[in-house]
Amino acid sequence: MGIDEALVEAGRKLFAGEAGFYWAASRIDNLPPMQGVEVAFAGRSNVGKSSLVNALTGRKTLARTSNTPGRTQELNFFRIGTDLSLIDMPGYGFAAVGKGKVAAWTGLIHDYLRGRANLARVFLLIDARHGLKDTDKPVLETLDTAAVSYQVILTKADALGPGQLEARLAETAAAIRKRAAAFPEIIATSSRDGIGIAALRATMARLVAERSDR
Ligand SMILES: Nc1nc2c(ncn2[C@@H]2O[C@H](COP(=O)(O)OP(=O)(O)O)[C@@H](O)[C@H]2O)c(=O)[nH]1
Ligand SMILES: [Mg+2]
Repeated sequence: MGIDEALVEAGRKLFAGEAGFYWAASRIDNLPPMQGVEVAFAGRSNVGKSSLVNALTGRKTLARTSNTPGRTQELNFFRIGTDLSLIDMPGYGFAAVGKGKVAAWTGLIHDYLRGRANLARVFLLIDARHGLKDTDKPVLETLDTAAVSYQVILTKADALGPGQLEARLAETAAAIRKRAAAFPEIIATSSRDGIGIAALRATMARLVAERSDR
């Protein structure tokens, strides 16, 4: 087995066991105890965060069960086996959210990003149909300032033709090239037809392996 095949297999195994929602935090003094590696999913409302968490875990309703009204401004924690947690972050760029709520989102996110020692990477989800938008810029700034490793993940790749997808990948890579904390490789995914899910699981398996090597 080559290294990539081995990682894909490690990723499959990582997500083959138990998965479940275990914590919601709306304030920084209310985070769960640290265990294993954390990876967080950020992105605009409707970009496909919850769908991606469900596709990764192979469970259709996992993320939605925590998505009851009033919980949408919280960090939602999902346990993947014993070594990994996925954090579904509050969406941004939703017009109906007032300025006070946006500030609260920013405060919670800033505190979490800066202070979480076992946060290995933030996956910044971008809708493949639209690409990076102005509403994503403050988040890119926040991530660069916090100096937390982040990686752009295109969602809804099924909605584009192969040529369009290649163009979107190239354009997005060029846009983040000069950003300090951005991981250069972008993964195109689709929760609908499974594109990129194995690659994203493999990426997380590598993060878990890197942490346990230390
Ligand atoms: N075509 C397509 N639509 C998707 C995909 N993932 C999510 N969606 C749709 O996008 C909308 C928002 O998804 P959701 O996961 O709730 O987004 P969230 O607000 O970021 O959690 C829903 O209508 C989904 O059906 C995908 O991979 N392909
Ligand atoms: Mg959601």
